[in-house]
Amino acid sequence: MGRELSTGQVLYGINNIYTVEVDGRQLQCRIKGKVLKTERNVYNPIAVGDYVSLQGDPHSEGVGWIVERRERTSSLIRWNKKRNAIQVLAANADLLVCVSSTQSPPFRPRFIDRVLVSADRLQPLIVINKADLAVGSDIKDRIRDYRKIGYPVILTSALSGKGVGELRRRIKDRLAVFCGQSGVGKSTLLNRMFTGLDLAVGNISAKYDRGSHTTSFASLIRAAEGFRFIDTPGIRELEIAGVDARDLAFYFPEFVPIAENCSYPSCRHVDEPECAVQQAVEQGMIHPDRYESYLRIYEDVEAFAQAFPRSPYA
Ligand SMILES: Nc1nc2c(ncn2[C@@H]2O[C@H](COP(=O)(O)OP(=O)(O)OP(=O)(O)O)[C@@H](O)[C@H]2O)c(=O)[nH]1
Ligand SMILES: [Mg+2]
Ligand SMILES: [Zn+2]
Repeated sequence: MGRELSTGQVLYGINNIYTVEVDGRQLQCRIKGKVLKTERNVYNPIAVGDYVSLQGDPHSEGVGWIVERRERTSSLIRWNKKRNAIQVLAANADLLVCVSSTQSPPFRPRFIDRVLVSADRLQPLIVINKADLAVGSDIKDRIRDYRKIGYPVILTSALSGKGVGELRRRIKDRLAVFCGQSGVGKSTLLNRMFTGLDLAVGNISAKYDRGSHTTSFASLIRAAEGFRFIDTPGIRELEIAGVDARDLAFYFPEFVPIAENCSYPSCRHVDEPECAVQQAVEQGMIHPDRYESYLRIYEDVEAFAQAFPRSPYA
């Protein structure tokens, strides 16, 4: 590869060295100087899945420089509170596979609701893994509700193989990003679907009933013809970035037709009187857990807007 530009896709990045796939070859790349335009408040300018323009290094084979990032068709972002910046978890994916577990670690619908709000321009798929362990009535109740409001849900077991065939069918020919808390079984599910993949899997801490953060960086993997996906490290929480509080109700599809009947035209559905959403919760038409998620996320998106008042994401 010479001085001319070529295009590739970022498979993973470690310590500012990005492995980029170009015409089936992998190049080790760095970002060239300050050429790359970056958004304010974003700490990783390049994410897994990004399409980039590269310049080859004339002196070393297999090495390149990233000079441009192509526009993204989608991005999965979060507010990384520890770094107080926006983190791009994955770019250009089609499908967002939100993996949760029945137990060990415990089922967390609150986490799922956050992921669903973050699924901007990504098609969501809820996967509840570890179906070989007891599936409580509370979980079944939530599965019914998610399906009722229009989200696809599949119950899987990476151990017994239940639901794994369906998951495989659903991710075919799409770039699927797997996300979820540590220990829910993202990597185990992927290994079960593709023999020979051999992603590292970890143990569940008996003391804390959670995973041990086994997958340490996100990577785009091509496992077979028609199967490309991104395995990501477990995250404790997905803090919403870039959603306007006034728009939040639009991210809860079951709220949308009901909210039209609120008395205040700009009702936040928090504590306003004659709020149709609050009434629908009382009447059992909106699941109380979903409304609870809404209230908590509402607080978060307001906090985000205060932290980044002029951000393109705020
Ligand atoms: N019983 C049961 N255990 C499972 C299942 N899937 C995964 N596990 C176990 O859960 C543990 C964690 O699995 P991982 O695949 O490492 O989880 P992960 O989501 O990739 O975790 P991180 O990489 O830390 O984010 C391992 O001990 C797996 O054997 C399942 O369907 N049933
Ligand atoms: Mg993993
Ligand atoms: Zn309202």
